[in-house]
Amino acid sequence: MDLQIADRLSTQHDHHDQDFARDVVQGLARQPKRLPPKYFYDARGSDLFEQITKLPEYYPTRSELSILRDRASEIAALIPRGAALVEFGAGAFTKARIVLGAANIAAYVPVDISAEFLNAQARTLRCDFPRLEVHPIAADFTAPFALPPPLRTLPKVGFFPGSTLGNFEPDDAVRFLRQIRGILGEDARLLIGIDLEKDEQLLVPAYDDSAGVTARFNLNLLARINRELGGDFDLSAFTHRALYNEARHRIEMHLVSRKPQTVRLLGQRFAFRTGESIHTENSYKFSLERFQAIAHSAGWRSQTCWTDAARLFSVHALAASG
Ligand code: AVI
Repeated sequence: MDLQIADRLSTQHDHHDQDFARDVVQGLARQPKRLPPKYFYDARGSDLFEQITKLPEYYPTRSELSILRDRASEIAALIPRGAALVEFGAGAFTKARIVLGAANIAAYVPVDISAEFLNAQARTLRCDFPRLEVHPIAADFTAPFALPPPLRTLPKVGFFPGSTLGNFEPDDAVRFLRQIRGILGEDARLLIGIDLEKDEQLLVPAYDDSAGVTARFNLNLLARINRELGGDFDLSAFTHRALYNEARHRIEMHLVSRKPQTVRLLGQRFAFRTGESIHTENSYKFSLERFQAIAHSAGWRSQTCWTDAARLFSVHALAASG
């Protein structure tokens, strides 16, 4: 490898490590303690999340896939011919493939942090859709990025499925929607999946499943800190907890200390009382109207939206407003 490139890659890597170390130390020093959910997704965490999407209790993936399949031709009708589809956090392209199969799309731009996985997926997609231009961008999709120059003249459609917007704090969600509008430009469209508010009896098991996969996903954050930052978390001394905070319309995930203990990492000590928690994730749930109001305040107007038969999940088609 070119030495300069190798140098730049290792510098980028160091930056990621430094951000992780800084965010963990700051988060554990806060009261109440917090860790950012974006750090769930190392290789093990991404694999556990894949398993979560297949759990009987985790309805969002199944429900969204059924909307995309059932409404594929209506969705395709809203996408301008020859458009570029830009997916934020593309993963395995499973949902994009439904849209790509139904609409007349000239180019697909999957944006995802994991370069290796992204490029492997892109190679398979090119075989399955030989006429589609595929331009993968390996980047943190929450940071601003520029579209490849050849695509700038095409009509742009953003794709942000999975209700990942629900993992942003409300102000950040508005900022991110505005940023997407800036990246895609005037006349852009956006297809976005949004999870709906529902009974606590359905919501909580989706985040606290009987097989314990979500618990392992949550605890893997501590394992990652041990591995990458030399922490000494005893995983058996923390319990996964999911609760619905109705007033704030969100599922909260916590890791609760089972006993008084002190954890060491990066030369610092963090004390825990029995029952003290690290708040690891919020997953906001929306009404159709509340989401549309948020989208509107970020420069998007609602064209239409679809829900599954049980009204568990929604997919919205938005257009950039003047
Ligand atoms: C990625 N995100 C939309 C998931 C969610 O439902 O909030 C993350 C997740 N956390 C626990 N289970 C799934």
